Amino acid sequence: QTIKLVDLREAVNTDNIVEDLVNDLLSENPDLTASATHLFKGGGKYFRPTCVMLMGECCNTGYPDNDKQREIALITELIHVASLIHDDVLDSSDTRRTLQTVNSRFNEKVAILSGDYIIARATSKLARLGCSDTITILSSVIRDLIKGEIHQLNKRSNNHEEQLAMYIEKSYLKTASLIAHGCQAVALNSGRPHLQHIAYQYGRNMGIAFQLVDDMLDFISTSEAMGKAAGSDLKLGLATAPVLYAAVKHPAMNQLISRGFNEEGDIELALEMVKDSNGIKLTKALAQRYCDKALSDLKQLPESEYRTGLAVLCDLVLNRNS
Ligand code: 2DE
Ligand code: MG
Ligand code: MG
Ligand code: MG
Ligand code: MG
Repeated sequence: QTIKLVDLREAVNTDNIVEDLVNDLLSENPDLTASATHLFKGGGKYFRPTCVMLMGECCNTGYPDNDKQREIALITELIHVASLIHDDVLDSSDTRRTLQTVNSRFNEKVAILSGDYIIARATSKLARLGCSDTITILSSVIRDLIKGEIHQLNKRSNNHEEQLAMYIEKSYLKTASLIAHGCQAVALNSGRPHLQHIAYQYGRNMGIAFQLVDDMLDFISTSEAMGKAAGSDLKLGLATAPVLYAAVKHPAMNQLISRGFNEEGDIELALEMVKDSNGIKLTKALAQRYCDKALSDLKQLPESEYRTGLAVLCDLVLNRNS
C-alpha cells in the first residue's frame, strides 16, 4: 500500500492547519481578511508544514511533545504563502492552488499589501516563541527568498557548469532555504537541539530536489494537475535545468537563454530542443541525487515512524505530478 502526502499530514496532525492559519490572519478589516486568507481556500499540498512537523517529531522522539514545533510549522507556511502572493505579482500569474491568484482576484496593490501583512503576522508569531536563535534562523529565510528573486532577474552565463551551479544556488535561495531552516528550527526546539545541522542538510537537499521537480513539471505536467499555469518559465525568460541540459546537445540554446526567449518563435524552438535532448531525464536524475543525499542525512536521526515519513516524503517529491 502506497503512502500519500495526506497520510503523512494525518500522522503529524496537520489536518486542521488551514483553520489555524486562517485564524492567524483574521483582521478587523474584512477586506484585508478576505485577500490574506484567499489562497487557503484552494487546494494547497501543505508540503512544507508537513515536512517541518515530521522533522520536529523525529528529533523529539522519546521527549515530551512541545507546542513550539507546530508554531514553527505554521510560520513556515505563512512565509511561503506570503512569498507566493508576491511571486504571482512578479510573474503576472493568474492561477494558484486551483484558484485565481490574489493579484488577479483582487489587484496588484492588494496582493503586495496582503503579502506584507502575512509576513507581519508571521513575524509576531515568531517573536512570541521567545527564542532569539529561532528568530535568527527563520528571518534569514525571508532575506534568502528576496536574494533568490533578485538573482533570477540578473545572472546569466554561457558555461554549462557555471550555469548549473548558479541555478542550484538560486533554487536553494528561493525554495530550499525555507524548508532547510524550518527543519533546523524545529530540531533546535526539540529534545535534541544538536541535530539541527543534520535537519538543515536534509531540508536543503530535499528542497533543491523539490524545485528541480517543480521546474521539470513546468515542461511535462498540465495546468489542471498543478493548479497553476504549466509552461510558464520560458515565457518568464527563465532557463531552468531542462533547458540548461538541452543546451549541451544544442549550443544554439545559449543564444535563446541570453535574450530570455523574447524573440518570435524562441519558445517553440526551446521546447523542441528540450524534447530532442535528455533535458527532462537528466533533471529528474539530478533531483534523484539530491533525494539520495537527503535519505543519507536521515540515517543520522533517531529511528522512528516520523523518520520513515521523511524518507517517504523524498519519494513523493520525486514522483509527484503536481
Ligand atoms: C516561487 O517561484 C517563488 C519563490 C520565492 C518568491 C519570493 C519573493 C520575495 P516560482 P511557481 C517574491 C518576497 C518574499 C516574501 C514576501 C517573503 O518558480 O512555479 O515562480 O509556483 O513558483 O510560480
Ligand atoms: Mg511564479
Ligand atoms: Mg517566480
Ligand atoms: Mg514552485
Ligand atoms: Mg515554477
